[in-house]
Amino acid sequence: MNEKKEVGEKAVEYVKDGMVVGLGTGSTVFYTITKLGQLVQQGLTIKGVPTSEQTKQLAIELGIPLVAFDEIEQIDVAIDGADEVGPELNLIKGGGGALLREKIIAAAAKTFIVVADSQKNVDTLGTFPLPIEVVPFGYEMTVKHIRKLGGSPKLRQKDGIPYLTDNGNYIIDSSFQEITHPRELEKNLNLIPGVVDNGLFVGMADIVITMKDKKLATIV
Ligand code: ABF
Repeated sequence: MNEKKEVGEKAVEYVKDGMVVGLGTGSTVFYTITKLGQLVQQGLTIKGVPTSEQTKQLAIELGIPLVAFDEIEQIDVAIDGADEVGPELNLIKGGGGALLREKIIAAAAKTFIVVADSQKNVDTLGTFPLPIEVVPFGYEMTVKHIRKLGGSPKLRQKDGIPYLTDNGNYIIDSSFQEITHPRELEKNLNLIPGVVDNGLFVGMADIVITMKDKKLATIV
């Protein structure tokens, strides 16, 4: 059984004709977007708002019409993946480096749906190192502040070169072991000069579609 495909395709049930749809990033929501592409070919009328350049390319290849922010009032439904789903549907996101655009789109959506295979469900957030988007200028100083909050920050690199987000920023992956107060940590991180945003999505997910005991589960 392909859990990612099952949960990804299930989310399509929440998409109705004429909707503006936030399209997430990652290997699970890939199945959502692919299914939407098939339905668009069969006549479904939606407008997509991609959370990353990677998703934008996928949507274009699939023939999903895209729309700019200045053409819409709001997003009807945003569908995205996650790296961890914890208590009260709080999330860690950003493993794919797109957390800032993902959070902007999730916050603009009437309904935010997360698609996550069973491996993503945790009792306490924090096993997955928390991605934090920072501006490159003085990031060495920003890292010191993150450490003071209890993190073990590490600059995300690819072949020895700092990874650059779609927004031209760096990602610091920081393990916090157990994150028992995600709202407090999310706020305190974003108060650090140089931090743009972080991958804690607290109180944002309306619905999580996942797998429990090999069966589809929809948690609201
Ligand atoms: C994206 O989904 C990112 O925030 C996250 O890193 C990614 C993980 O999902 P998957 O395991 O489906 O690739 O939204």
